[in-house]
Amino acid sequence: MQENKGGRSEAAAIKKAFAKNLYHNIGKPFMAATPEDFFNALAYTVRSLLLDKFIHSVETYLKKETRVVAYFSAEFLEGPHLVNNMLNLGVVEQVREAMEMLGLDVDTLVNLEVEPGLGNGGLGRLAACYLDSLATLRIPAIGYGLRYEHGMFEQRIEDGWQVEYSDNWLHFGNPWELYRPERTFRVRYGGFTEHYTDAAGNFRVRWRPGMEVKGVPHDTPILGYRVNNCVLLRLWRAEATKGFDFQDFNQGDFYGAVESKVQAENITKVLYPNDQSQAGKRLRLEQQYFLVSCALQDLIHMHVHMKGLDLAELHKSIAAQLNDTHPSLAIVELMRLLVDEHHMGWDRSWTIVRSIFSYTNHTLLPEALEKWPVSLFQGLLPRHYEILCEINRRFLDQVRVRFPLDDERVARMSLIEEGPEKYVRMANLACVGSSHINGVARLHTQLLKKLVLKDFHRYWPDRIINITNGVTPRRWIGVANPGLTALITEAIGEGWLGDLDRLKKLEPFAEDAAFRDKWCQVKRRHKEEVAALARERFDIILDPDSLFDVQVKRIHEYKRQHLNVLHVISLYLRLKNDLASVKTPRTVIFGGKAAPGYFMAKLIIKLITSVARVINADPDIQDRLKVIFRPNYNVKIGQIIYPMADLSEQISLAGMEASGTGNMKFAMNGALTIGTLDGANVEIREAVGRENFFLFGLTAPEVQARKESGYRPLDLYRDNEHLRQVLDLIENGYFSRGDRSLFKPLVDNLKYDDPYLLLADFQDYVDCQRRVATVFRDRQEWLKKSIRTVARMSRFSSDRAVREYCRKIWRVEPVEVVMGG
Ligand code: 26Q
Repeated sequence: MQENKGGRSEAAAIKKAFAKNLYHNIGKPFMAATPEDFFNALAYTVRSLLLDKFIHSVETYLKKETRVVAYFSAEFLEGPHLVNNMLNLGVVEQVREAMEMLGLDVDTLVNLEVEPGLGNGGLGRLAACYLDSLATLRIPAIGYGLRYEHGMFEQRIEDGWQVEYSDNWLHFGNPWELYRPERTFRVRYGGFTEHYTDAAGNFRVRWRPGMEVKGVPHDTPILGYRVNNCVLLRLWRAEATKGFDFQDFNQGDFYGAVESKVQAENITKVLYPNDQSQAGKRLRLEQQYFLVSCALQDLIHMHVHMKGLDLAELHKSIAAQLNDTHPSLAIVELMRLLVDEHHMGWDRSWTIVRSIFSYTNHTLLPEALEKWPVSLFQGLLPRHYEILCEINRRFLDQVRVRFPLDDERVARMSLIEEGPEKYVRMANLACVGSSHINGVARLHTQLLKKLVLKDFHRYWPDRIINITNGVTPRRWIGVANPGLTALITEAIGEGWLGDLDRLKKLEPFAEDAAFRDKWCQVKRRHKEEVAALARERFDIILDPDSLFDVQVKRIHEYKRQHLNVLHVISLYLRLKNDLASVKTPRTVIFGGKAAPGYFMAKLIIKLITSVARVINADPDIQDRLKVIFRPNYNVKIGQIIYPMADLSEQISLAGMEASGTGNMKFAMNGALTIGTLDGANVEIREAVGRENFFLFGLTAPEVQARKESGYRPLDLYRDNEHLRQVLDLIENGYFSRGDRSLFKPLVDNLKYDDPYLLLADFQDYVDCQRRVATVFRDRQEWLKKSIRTVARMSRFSSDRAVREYCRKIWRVEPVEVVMGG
């Protein structure tokens, strides 16, 4: 009762603040305001509640001499902030009430938020989940990234193909960021180096850069759940300097100068939309160095000028995490700052650098390991190349001592790949310059030790550790699924979103028929909403009683969306043959973006949409099977998709997916998983129980064995009649209006090469899907599995993961922020 009263007066205060913001910040009368104006006014209103906590956090952290976590990442895929902030502040109901008083619908406003899509997928979203957990766990932290003017492209489907449109997330302004021009730093590129001897007789190097740009920080406070602690997300934007081009001939050349300005500002213009493959582009390297240089100058400024500490103690105030190799130039840049600019000795500097940095690896794919042509690297960063060579020389000398006469090992471990074109190997650099290296799931870490980083593991047996990924339950349950959140709270009480271990208390409710019924209704409501949306926006009728079978993630051959398609076609053939043979109606939903230059991934999208067009229009199927490709999958759409899924597709070839995090989001929302023993699936299956996980496919060692013994997909095609029918249907143009050439590259790839062993796993997958369908028809059984799954997912909270980072790597402690203190 009392809470309600407090809530009401808070709602009145929010209403008042909203009106004030509309007036003073947006500058419009109520009657002239657009929906976007209302959104911005609400965002400013929530922001001021946030800023109160943010300012107290900054104050507290500056006073206390504790270590700060610096999370270096080229991507932060935050997604919309408004509801998340409302949830973490604990004002969701008050805001709703305030908006109601004004005749505004809070859900409509919330939906207007354009998401900052400053990431490709898993890696960028992981960084965002970790900031949420760092704040919630009260750890002082800064996320350092890039403020791309254009984030991840918008995907539209035209004639069944992916078409990319540029994202313009800043169009209506960004109410969450604070512009901090006073903390601008200069970043320099190119030019040459000069070697000289200083007055004291020391050998020194001077870097004479060819150009410079300014890095301007834009700060976003990230609030923890029901705490006063905020962490800072500091994103850098490139701006031209006045004396931008040092070359004399440009003096007085107005057009040349403008061109230079454009070039400088290009650095943070756009996010590279490739995941898992190297762009090899100069601009990408410029971005990476820009991030690293700004962040390190900022950290040194804080340490030396704001805290008044000695640079030799830098490692005592910072623990820096490298989110993959993208920011690993930081290792070289910090060496340069310490040795060249602060005249610290090499060995002392190296000890500091090595104890500051740690490196998270996110991939086992060889093509995703970053390497830069030496010519490009040296041209852009001549001094860094010298330092890199010196790091390498000293390192390889030690390797030779440990392994005399083992030139091959030395060549493998070198930071430089020799050959007609020489390359800088960023993973080797990250390994050598870090105190810890971590994989992101148990299997992934084992394979890192055994394969990709074998030599480094042999050399430093304690350096590689595992920290299995986690996701924030606040966004992925609390924000995405308020219905489920309320139901769980009703059962086990408040507080579990901040302490996910308490979810275990949900387990006995699986036996409670009334609870199961409510659980079913929550899922059902989400499915109905999606069905209504599909009818309105895409003119497609979906049956909310059907099994919602969902695969959303980046499109990649190793993730095997096309294996899912083969199953869909297999179902279709069975239905055509005998409608009664398929008793469980299914809605198969796909979503995900293909890298713009990845032909096969784009062809897979075309295949999905083509199969969808044929099946959805076939009257023989009578709504037993529907196939949907949801365009432009992103965080916002994820928040709609996870809660409505019955079945989560995690079907990558074993040994390929480092972890996966979508697998966790689905399971936390009560979807059951069909999956291989890959990435974190292995641990999810252990946690939820094998009876609640639909397992199929080869294991990682079996995959290796199959490949070594000469895998021949064509034999499987010949021997499995059903598989042959499925592939032939595609090949014969059934889904391409008779065009036999369209999908030929895809079908040929499977028949003659099949690098991701789809054909080897096909039959097992189809059989497993049959078991799924059978269990789904026993609704009570399915619901029990769903409830138990959620009850057992606590380990996959990013709070657990971040705690592990704190304990195993960063050695940081929580700091309490007291308001008014
Ligand atoms: C590299 C160089 C040049 C341009 C782009 C890139 C680039 C960009 C993004 C390379 C890789 C990425 C993203 C990788 C990624 O998202 N990996 C995923 O990370 C998740 C979090 O750990 C894991 O769960 C996934 O398994 C992994 O695929």
